[in-house]
Amino acid sequence: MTPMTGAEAMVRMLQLHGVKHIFGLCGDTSLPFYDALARLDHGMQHILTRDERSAAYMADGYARVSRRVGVCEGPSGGGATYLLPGIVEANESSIPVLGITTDIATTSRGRYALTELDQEALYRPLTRRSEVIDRADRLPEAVRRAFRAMTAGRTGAAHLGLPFDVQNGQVPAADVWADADLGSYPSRRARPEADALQQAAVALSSARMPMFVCGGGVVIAGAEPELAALAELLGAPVATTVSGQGSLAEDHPLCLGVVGSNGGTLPTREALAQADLVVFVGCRAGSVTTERWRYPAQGTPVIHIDADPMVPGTNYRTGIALVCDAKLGLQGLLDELNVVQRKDGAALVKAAKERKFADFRALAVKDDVPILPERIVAALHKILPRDATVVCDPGTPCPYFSAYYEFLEAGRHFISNRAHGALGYSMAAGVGAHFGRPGTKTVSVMGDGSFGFTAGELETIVRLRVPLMMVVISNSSYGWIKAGQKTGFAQRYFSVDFSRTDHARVAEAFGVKAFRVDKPENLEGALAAAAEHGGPALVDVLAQPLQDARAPVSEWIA
Ligand SMILES: Cc1ncc(C[n+]2csc(CCOP(=O)(O)OP(=O)(O)O)c2C)c(N)n1
Repeated sequence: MTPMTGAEAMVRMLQLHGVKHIFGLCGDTSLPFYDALARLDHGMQHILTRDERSAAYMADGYARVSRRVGVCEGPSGGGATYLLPGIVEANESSIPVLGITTDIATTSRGRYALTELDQEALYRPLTRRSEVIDRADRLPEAVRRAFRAMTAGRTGAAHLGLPFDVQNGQVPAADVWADADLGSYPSRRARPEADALQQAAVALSSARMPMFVCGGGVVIAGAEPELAALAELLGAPVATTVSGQGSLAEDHPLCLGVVGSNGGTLPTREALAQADLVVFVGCRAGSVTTERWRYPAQGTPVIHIDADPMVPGTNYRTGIALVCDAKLGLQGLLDELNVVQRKDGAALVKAAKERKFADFRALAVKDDVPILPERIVAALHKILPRDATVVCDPGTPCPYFSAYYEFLEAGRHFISNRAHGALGYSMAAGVGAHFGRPGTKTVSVMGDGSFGFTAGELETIVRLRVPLMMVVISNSSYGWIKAGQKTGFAQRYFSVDFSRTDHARVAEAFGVKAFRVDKPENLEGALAAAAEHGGPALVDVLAQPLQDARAPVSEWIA
């Protein structure tokens, strides 16, 4: 067999792991890799972006909906630093994203070569694995290691650095092989311990009102059917974190919805307080979910199921820890629990939801100008298909959609970047989600602050004819921070306002079909027209500023 170049081997290794899309931006150090992508017949589509941050967010959105590894790439120096925010977000959200950065030649190191940077060190604390491949003949094993690190056990991101001379070096063709199963996640699931399962089953059957609090880990593990079956067997309510939405269909009688400071409401908090046993599943019980570790109350008996052994016991005294894959853990509990006395979780859920949605509906029908966020959520829910994917940025979108937009199908239909919450995520993540699940409608909802971070990607969207629907909730301020200044700093507003942009005209200039809505009566029509438009469409909605809104946010400083 004739040897391949390092660049060719990288292309083949991605192909062998089942990669179909690569999101990225070109650079000098990437030229051999690009040339291999151009020359070889590999069946992968390269999606050229206008910013490496977007490339990483696209790979993240892609991975979330497709349950496959998302791949992004950028060159040395600025490319490597710009790719970083999306890699961090994916890693902290347990989403398998591979960031490939090309690098200066190993022979140029330490000689003030343009763009030189210790990429391995930069990415090491932020990924499951970071490796700059120093020798071409070690490339295949490094790629296999990265895929194992991303998809086996606790899932997350990985980084591979590809120096220029390594791209041109020789790789023995016989070493270019892969286990294609590692291209999707979770690839190697850990089983729960039998003893812990038995103890958990006893605790669940004897509890008066056990309640699940599900994080992103349920959907990552594809454990939605097991969760539904277990909740139904027990009659136990299911609450979720922001990332845990989709663990159970929201019209399920046991689905309480989102709890916590971002999207939780008083009725959901009070319902959670009724639990005499909380089962955290794939959930870190972090500051937002638990309203800074207060709800559920400390002292509530806890069972914790998580793939990461470090998570159970971090924030709550945990009676029983099941360190395993969520799907296998929940299935294990189902097998262990045969006949149980069903609890009346459905009544508790019904009462809480009635209270929550009565408040919401009263606001959603109001004709106030500027338009109320509640009205935007209600209108979108009415017009979008039930299997649509909604991607939300921080600011107004995340808490409002988490609290009030009912996702009627289990699975990944809601995406938000809850690990770091960087502004400017949703437009790019929506593009990635479209490529990951092209048959369904994808909608990105952003504040005008977020729009400013990401507007350049409208060109990518138009060039690739991505039928993404975008909604800008325009209030000409960094509203979330302004709300924090209102509630915590006696309305001393400082450096949070910016001028109004006509986002529809900006979008039109890029070739996007756009609508501007300032009157509530025009909202639904514009949203429907945008949704029906076959290509990219944007609706700019002049909305009530967040600091004046009745936002489902209990704390602005989480
Ligand atoms: C990259 C980044 N910088 C700063 C923040 C802090 N931050 C959180 S919310 C927010 C304001 C969001 O403004 P906008 O997108 O206009 O939405 P709004 O809150 O007005 O609805 C800011 C600045 C952040 N999340 N990400």
